[in-house]
Amino acid sequence: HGLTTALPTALERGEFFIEYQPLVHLGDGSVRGAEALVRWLHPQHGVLGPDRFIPLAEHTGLIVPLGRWVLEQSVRQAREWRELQGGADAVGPLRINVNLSPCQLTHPGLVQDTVDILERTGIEPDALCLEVTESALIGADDDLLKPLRRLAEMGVDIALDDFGTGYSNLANLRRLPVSILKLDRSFTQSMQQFPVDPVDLKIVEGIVSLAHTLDLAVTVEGVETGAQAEQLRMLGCDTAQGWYYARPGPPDRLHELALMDA
Ligand code: G
Ligand code: G
Ligand code: MN
Ligand code: NA
Repeated sequence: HGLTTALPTALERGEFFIEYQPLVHLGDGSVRGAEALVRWLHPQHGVLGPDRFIPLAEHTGLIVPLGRWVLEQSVRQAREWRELQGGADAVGPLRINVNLSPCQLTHPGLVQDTVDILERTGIEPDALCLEVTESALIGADDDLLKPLRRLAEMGVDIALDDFGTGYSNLANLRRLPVSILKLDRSFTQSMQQFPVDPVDLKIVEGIVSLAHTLDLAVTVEGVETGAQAEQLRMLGCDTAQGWYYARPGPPDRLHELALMDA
């Protein structure tokens, strides 16, 4: 249909843009970074979210150049924030999280493209986190994990996105080159009921405890209220993201939020 034919030229025409949603440290409420979320400003349909075009981009192969563009833009943005911060911040430079689709994982250029972008931009690898969904790594063999392992060895963080939705073998976590678990929004939603189901509490507590045993940090998604944030903080989660802090927005907004608590 129409979106499919317009997609390849959209990148050349500069119709994609990125919004940033803050990642907040649950312990002190400070903004530590942001997740980059791509949007398409379609000339007829207006702003389209990733759910409307990422599957198409994956299907047509455009996801590889589009993903590379998102990575480069986001890393450049992180450098710009750093320059504005002046390097004098107690919490350190703002970090940037970028989503990787499974097609990018199997693309042979992933490691080199990432190295090139980091070098061109002058950003240290540890300022970058690549988010890979749990379902993309279920049953992953060594060939699929090798590029992620290379990136992790360089210092890039790998996050397991939408964790808890993919029925992964928990013991399997050990062999993945992952340093962050992003707990799926559904867990956060279960913290919204009052009283919170004690079994739901135990499940989150168990995941957090397992994650920390494996030296993984836990980020929670979809935090919409202060009560959820407090509950998740008490359960030991490290970082949070959600509308309670901010909706995804333009890069200046992220910088303002980071300055507000600095
Ligand atoms: O933007 P929104 O808040 O609607 O995000 C919807 C989904 O789109 C998220 O799950 C996110 O992982 C995915 N997404 C957003 N930006 C990108 C991107 O640049 N690449 C890929 N592969 N997925 C993205
Ligand atoms: O990568 P991921 O699929 O998790 O992308 C995050 C998605 O969740 C985006 O579509 C984003 O707009 C959405 N989102 C972010 N914060 C919240 C929130 O607090 N509540 C809800 N319902 N959705 C959120
Ligand atoms: Mn994500
Ligand atoms: Na997610």
